[in-house]
Amino acid sequence: MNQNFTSSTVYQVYIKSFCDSNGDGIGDINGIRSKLKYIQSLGVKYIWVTPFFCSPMVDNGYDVSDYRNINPDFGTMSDCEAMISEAASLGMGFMFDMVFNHTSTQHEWFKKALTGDPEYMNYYIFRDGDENTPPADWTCSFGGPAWEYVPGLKKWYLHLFDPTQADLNWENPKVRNELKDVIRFWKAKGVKGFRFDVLNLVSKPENLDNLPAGSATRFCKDGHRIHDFIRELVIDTGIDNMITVGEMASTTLEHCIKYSQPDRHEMSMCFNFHHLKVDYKDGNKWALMPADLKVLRNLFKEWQEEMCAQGGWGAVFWCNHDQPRIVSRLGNEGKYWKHSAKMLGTFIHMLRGTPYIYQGEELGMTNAHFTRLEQYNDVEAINYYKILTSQGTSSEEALNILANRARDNGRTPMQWTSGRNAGFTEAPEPWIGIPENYSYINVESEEADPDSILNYYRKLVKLRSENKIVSDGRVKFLESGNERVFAYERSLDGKSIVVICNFSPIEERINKLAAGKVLLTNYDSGNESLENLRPYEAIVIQK
Ligand code: TEU
Ligand code: CA
Repeated sequence: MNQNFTSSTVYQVYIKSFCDSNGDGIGDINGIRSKLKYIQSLGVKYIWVTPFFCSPMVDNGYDVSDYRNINPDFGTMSDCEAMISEAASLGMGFMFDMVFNHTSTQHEWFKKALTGDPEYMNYYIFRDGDENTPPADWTCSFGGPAWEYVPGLKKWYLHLFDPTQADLNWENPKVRNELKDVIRFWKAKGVKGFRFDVLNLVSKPENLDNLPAGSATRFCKDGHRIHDFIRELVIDTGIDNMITVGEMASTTLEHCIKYSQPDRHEMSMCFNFHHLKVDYKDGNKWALMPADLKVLRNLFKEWQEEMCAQGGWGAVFWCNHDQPRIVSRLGNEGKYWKHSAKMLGTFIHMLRGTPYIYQGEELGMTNAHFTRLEQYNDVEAINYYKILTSQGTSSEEALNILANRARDNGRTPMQWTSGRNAGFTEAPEPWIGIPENYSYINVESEEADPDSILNYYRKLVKLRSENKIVSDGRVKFLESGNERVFAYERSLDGKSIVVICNFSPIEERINKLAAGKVLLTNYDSGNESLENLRPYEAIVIQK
């Protein structure tokens, strides 16, 4: 088992928005190549790049039509091979994104299925039924029904996401073998690890008929054969010694422990999203509520301590291409922009687990602040605008909800400079708008500022790679006596560090938790008492 991922940090690149090399407004592989030195300068060892395979791009590449070829908008196979070897010569490895729960309906397997070829129909999940009666009254993740009718076949097929993303039938061993071949193909190209999209949804219920109404994800998560499927995939492709991360939707702590315990030969680690739902009112992403910090702290405490006790391993993160920006969500875009972004970074990076930095997070990039529907691109945002307004929400309120919740908030172009289009593209316009604050939130200006969020993130990555307590220590949450101040202790071989983070925009009082040498802080001047924390203050102390 490869253990170096405990001391490494992963950088996530959303290719479409990272860097455009040829002036068509869309980020691409050669754009990534031109920025590898920048990524290396952060100190990370791995780069997860979102899918760039052939795709009609209904879900921005998470709808793959050919797993072994590259979408020409993003480059060529030789560009891709050069990207892999150039990263390797800089001491970094790529993790490619495997979307194996579903394919695009443009994939040749699905096209053959549509002709009625029984072999390929069995690659997907088709059920009989008349045109007015789907097998179950399930909803898909992007709004609307999860079963789609094909009149020519007089059958329904299952899609947990968009109707153009048909779910694969993992019960069919041929499907599993096809997918293993895809892994072998990219492994042979020199890829160092993999991220598996919604991996815990691939094992569907044994009997799909007569199930009650509800969200399809709810019925398909952590299914009865999931652990066997994952182990088979990992062992047969020989990726057990590589870095792997499974994206686990609506999962449980018990399952994530199993997915990541090394002796089970499943994943190196998993993503889960419970901590990013603490501002969902009644669990509904499209209903706004201030974040419940008490719930947030308890989720971290429970997952961190249990994973540690049972030998599981988690990915720790705030941001990705499906999430609004964390500084807009739990921090502050105004007076405390820098302090809050650094505090949020400190909290994640000192935890037990492998931290992920999503492009632009290291700059403190914010939400998009779009005010018109036309500014959005994501199929989910556009669907939910329609759903919300059809249910009586005013257009103004629906736009306010999107401004807080849409995935496009995290998908605006990487802000490289204060120049035209933030230095992202030479095109007249990028494929999606750029927040106005790129004038001061950008790589160029943060490189020049020793106190920038960017330079602080470099310190966080370095601390983990150089300090064994951070990479390998146990974790225990401490009682600060204040719901807005989270604190935990990491310890190893009789030594320990204490991390204290104030999630509040005002001064907060806490119990005295530690004394010792300050390893890192987001304020210029020290904090002698450690009982009075300044707004969004973060301190790491070596006891
Ligand atoms: O996301 C899976 C997923 O369920 C969430 O990201 C979901 O969109 C969010 O939690 C809703 O609140 C993965 C990819 O990361 C995403 O970009 C794809 O759209 C999705 O799978 C389908 O492939
Ligand atoms: Ca381009």
